[in-house]
Formats: sequence, C-alpha cells, structure tokens
Amino acid sequence: MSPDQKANRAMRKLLAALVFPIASSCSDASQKAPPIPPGATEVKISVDDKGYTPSEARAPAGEPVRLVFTRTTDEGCGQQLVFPDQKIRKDLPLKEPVTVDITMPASGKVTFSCGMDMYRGAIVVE
Ligand SMILES: [Cu+2]
Repeated sequence: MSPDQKANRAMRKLLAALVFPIASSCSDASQKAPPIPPGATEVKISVDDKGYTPSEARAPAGEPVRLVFTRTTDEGCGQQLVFPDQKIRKDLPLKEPVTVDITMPASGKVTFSCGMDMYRGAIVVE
C-alpha cells in the first residue's frame, strides 16, 4: 500500500467518524414533526369514544394547516384516521400526537373520518 493510499484510508475513517454522529442526529430530528410553516394554522384535535373534538375548525383558503390528532381512549373506533380526498390514512396510537399537514382548497372543506366513517370531522374554508 502506498503512503497515499494509507492517508486516503485514514481520511475516510476520519470522515466516517465525523459524518456518522451528524447523520444519526438528523434521523432523530426527522422523527419529530418538522417546524410548522410560518403563518400556518395549527389545530389540535382529540379523539375519544364520541369522535373528534373539535369536530370542525376553520382555516384560510389555499393556506397550509397542520392538524395534530391525539387519541385519548381505547374505547370506540378512532384508531384509524382517513382523509378520503387527500388519500391519507394513518394509525392513531393511543396518546401519541400524530401530525397531518394539509393545504386548504380555494373553497369548501377538507373532511376526515375514522376508518369506518363513523366519526367525522372537517376543516372548513373561512
Ligand atoms: Cu369508526
């Protein structure tokens, strides 16, 4: 092995040692929701055996909205969350906030429901 190759190897090891902690801290950060876009509306919605609270909220047309769902009981059937028009389907683990980012349409509303379409809620363009 030439001295150059040796130096190259040492450099790669050093780079790997430097890059790995950065990469792993990045993946930690990605498990949390990214920062909410400036100006976005955030709506916290709890899910219990009666459905969604609030079951309706308002947001400006064409703007991003962050919805944070937290299921608070094992009773009922709020374990799945469906946004039919957005083709979003998510599991709601008990007492773990789940973030859904949507963009409001120009008019009308964005609806969501449980997996069996029994609990219903909507974000209405204001
Ligand atoms: Cu249901």
